[in-house]
Amino acid sequence: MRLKSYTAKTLPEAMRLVRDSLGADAIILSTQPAEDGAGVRVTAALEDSPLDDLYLGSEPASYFDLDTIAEALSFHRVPAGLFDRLIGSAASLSNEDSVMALAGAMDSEFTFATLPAPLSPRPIMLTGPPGAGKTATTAKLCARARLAGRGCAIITMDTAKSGGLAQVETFAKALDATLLRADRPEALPDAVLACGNDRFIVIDTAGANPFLDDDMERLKEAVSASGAQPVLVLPAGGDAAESAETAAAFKAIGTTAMIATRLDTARRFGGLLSAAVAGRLDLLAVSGSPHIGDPLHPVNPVALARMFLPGETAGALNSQTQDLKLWSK
Ligand SMILES: Nc1nc2c(ncn2[C@@H]2O[C@H](COP(=O)(O)OP(=O)(O)OP(=O)(O)O)[C@@H](O)[C@H]2O)c(=O)[nH]1
Ligand SMILES: [Mg+2]
Repeated sequence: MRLKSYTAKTLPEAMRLVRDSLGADAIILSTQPAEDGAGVRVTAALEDSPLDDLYLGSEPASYFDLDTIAEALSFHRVPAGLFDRLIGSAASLSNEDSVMALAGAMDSEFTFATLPAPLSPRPIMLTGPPGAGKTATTAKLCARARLAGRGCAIITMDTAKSGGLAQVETFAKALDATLLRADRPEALPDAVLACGNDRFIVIDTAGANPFLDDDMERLKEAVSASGAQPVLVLPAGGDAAESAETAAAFKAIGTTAMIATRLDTARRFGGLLSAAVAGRLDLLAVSGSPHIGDPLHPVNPVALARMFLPGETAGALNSQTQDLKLWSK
């Protein structure tokens, strides 16, 4: 499979370039606005001779279809440069089925990490823009620790927002978690110390505007004062450029990993990929429900590929709810 992209002022012009270069058998994989906003960018592929596929001597386990992968990435609004890299990698894995080929491509492009173990002594600090799902994710992380038989503590920095404290108090009570307040970054060392070292500690921060220096400076101080691992919580469905800029801003204050939320309320996940690339963030987990009884889903290349391919998303997010007995009391 040969793969090339062509940019021209109009679609007919771009199609002519494709035909002139690859011939009449070229398959159009995607048409997108050009990166500079002027014109159109067409990505096309040309199948190699069918004989090229025979040397392996066996059929792939299931069907490989680069068209389906390209359409899925286009649908999810994966930005052009990343789109090309993923398609190029997937095309080189055409002896796999579509899920595994895209998984291989995702693996070469992104880094994956596991959520910290409930026994981890290092606190985790959830950062992100307002309303991203930080507090809900705090509760899910605590639920996970509790289910692993570990005590947990929540340190909330979101004490100024009306109703903010009440929300986290409700979660802490339901999860039997210790709740502490730290109004300022300087209060964090004492708060962390007060949690003891036998609890899983989650620091829930106030929503931060990634484009406001004061907000980001405050977060940076909080990261350094607490010694916590800062994790970006970012909702799915955001514009790719916007998500990338947001992730880059959080990267600048030391964030190295990301948890994506609201996968259930969005249909396009290209923004999440842009964020991971721009912030060079490890993908940790995704959330597909507001209920704290529904767990965070770990992400790996196969799960990520399934999130993008038609008919696979629900399967990628399906799992048992966490033990609801925990908060039915
Ligand atoms: N559908 C859905 N809703 C979610 C998910 N995660 C969080 N929410 C909801 O999104 C809303 C905002 O979530 P919060 O956890 O309060 O967000 P936050 O980042 O703490 O918000 P601030 O503290 O105000 O910055 C709440 O109504 C949550 O229930 C998710 O994965 N899916
Ligand atoms: Mg919150």
